Amino acid sequence: MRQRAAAAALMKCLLMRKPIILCFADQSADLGKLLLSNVAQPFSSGKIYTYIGEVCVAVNPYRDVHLYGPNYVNEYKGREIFERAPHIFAIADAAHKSMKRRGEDTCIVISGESGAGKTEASKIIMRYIAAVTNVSGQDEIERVKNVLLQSNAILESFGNAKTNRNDNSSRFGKYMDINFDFKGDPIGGHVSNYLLEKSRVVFQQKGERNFHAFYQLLNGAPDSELQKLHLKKDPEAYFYTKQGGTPRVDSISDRENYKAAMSAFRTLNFSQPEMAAVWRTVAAILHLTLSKVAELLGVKAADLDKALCHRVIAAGGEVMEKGHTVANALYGRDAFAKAIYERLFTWIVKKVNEVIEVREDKSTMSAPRKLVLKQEQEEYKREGIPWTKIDYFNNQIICDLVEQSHKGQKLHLKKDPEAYFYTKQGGTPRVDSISDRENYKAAMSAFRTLNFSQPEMAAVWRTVAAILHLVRSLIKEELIFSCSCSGLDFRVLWSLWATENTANMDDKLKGHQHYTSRRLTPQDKTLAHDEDFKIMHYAGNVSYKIVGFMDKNKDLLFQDFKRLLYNSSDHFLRDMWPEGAQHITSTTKRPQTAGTIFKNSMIALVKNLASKEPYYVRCIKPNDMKSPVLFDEERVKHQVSYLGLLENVRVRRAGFAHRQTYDRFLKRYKMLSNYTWPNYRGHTEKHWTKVLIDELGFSQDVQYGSSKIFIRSAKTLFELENARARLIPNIVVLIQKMWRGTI
Ligand code: AOV
Repeated sequence: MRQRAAAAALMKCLLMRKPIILCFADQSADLGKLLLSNVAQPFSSGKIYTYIGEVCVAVNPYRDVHLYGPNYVNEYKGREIFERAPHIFAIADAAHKSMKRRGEDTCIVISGESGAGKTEASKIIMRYIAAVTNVSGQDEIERVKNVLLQSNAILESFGNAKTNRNDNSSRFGKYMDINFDFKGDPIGGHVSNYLLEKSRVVFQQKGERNFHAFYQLLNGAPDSELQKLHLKKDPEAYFYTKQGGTPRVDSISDRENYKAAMSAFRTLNFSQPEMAAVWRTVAAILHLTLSKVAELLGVKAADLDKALCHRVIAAGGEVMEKGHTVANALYGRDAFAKAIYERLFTWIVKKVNEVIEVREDKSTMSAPRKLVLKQEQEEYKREGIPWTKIDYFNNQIICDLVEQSHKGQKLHLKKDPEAYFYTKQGGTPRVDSISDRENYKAAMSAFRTLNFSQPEMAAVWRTVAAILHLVRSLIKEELIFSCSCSGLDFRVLWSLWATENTANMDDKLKGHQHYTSRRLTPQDKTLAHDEDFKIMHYAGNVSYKIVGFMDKNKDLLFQDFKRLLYNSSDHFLRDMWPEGAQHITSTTKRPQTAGTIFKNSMIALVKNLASKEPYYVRCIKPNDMKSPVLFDEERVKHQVSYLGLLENVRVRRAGFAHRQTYDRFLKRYKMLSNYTWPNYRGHTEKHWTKVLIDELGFSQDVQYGSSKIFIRSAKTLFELENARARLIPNIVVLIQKMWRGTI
């Protein structure tokens, strides 16, 4: 079993908060139009899925579309992708099948803006996988499947919240592994979480809510339970749940969700005392502004009081006590609330992982590979396509980027790690065993294998560069705005920006087309009375308050609180605060800033993804009203370009967008030339393909292998298809089938 499991592959569902992505200039109008109609037409007829190149595009229907029942599962199970109408099931099946057949890890990358349907898509994929596996009906596999599905409910209770864009928005980055055995049945999984938006615990914008868990507890727990926790059944009674002014949301039943969460806890083997500890902690946070909190946290009231109002500091070997100012005390309290919640969330995820994790030795399963690229190379070799061509193609991109980032022209960077606080602290910027230069190239090559477009890759490095610049306070405005184009949640980026002074920002950003502030344009009525500035980023305009930005990055929590909770009589809480054991005089490591944590998780993610064969689902939000009937063409157009859909069509994998055997190529396109239509005789199919390509003027863009033609740009493919479309009606559907069937 050990060996078998080790030989089995991994399927990755990457649920990114935001795509890591791009803006790009060269989009041909025709191509854009074709793509748009490809997305719009199916939507209006209730079909929300379509393929664009290799990518499954899903338009959020905002209604139940009844596309996921058992009859649909049967329709897609084991089929090739092109055999049936476009569907997310087909992508799930392809990723699963490919993993099973080839024993290689695959991943499904789901991207799209907030509320576009990523979370739903991931659940649909998981349910499909659950439905098509375990034909032999083993109990253990059933258990694992149930546990995997149920883990979503818990993560959503504690990690999701109502925002103005999405009633059920995931406020943390989620990355999920599902491990399969040699038969392709799920045997376990792992959830990674990063950057929980913990500021939400203490502050919610108008129209938004705290994490669902708070409301589920207040509205869903039995009265007796609430009594024990000294809670009123009323979210309006608590500062941390009432700020947004919308404690109740039509589309959400907190009561039902509380039940669902409890049932999920049981499925996941949480014990009764563990579940009680979870809700006790949630209740304690609500009480932080009131009394009773000491009891719920299992600490002495006097000790809590002290931690809230004083700091113990060590200076010159002496330990002293210092009273807080009111502002400091409030700051400390909020930091405390956030930290408790974050630790709780991390602890829950850890517990979930203990349950779903495969017990075998996993190291061999996740050994990094780059197999996809290698296979690609081998196919070129087999077909006799000269390598130099491809090298040239690859190097072009790399050279551009090396130039961009290493010469530091656009990124305003010096070629010297010692020049930046975030890279020099350890004092060993150079390591003998590591060639940063080679690894940079390897990373670039991996990006390309993963279908990252050039603007996407540039955005990644720009973001890294932005982090380096943070401490030097030298962020150039274009750097900031290019990061907004990277599709990263802008709030995260701003939270890295260490200023709380609008005047400073106004000075720097005055006149920038994407920035306005209250001070610069006092007549701007779109800013609410308590908002300071507005950024026009790719998903639309977003207004921000400046208060709290620095705090989000610094993430300071007084040691006193850590010691307090380490000494709690509640052992669950104690477990969450192991560092509280440190003595006051011992030197503590400088806590990582949000910037560093973000950077590190991104690096790890890229490294991990590079070893998997990717499948893509791009989610599109048809309108901002959550309406099932509105299709806002401008909004969709925007997403089509920013999600990299055009780019995806253009450049498939590293080298050639498209390859096809000569006979299939001719079968499809022979009508485009009088030499080959209706029939061709004598000579090889390779010969006739050349004739056709020459006649159409595409010879610069193709290479001829021994049995296949390789077409470099998808534009040529589109033009071939367009020419064909003029001859054959209803071509859109055929394009999809043909791409899928032949690439
Ligand atoms: P997100 O994951 O992309 O946002 P969700 O998956 O939460 O977006 O989708 C938002 C809402 O759209 C859901 O709560 C559903 O009401 C609806 N929806 C999405 N997909 C479907 C579907 N296939 N069928 C029916 N309704 C759907 V965020 O987590 O904010 O980035 O952080």
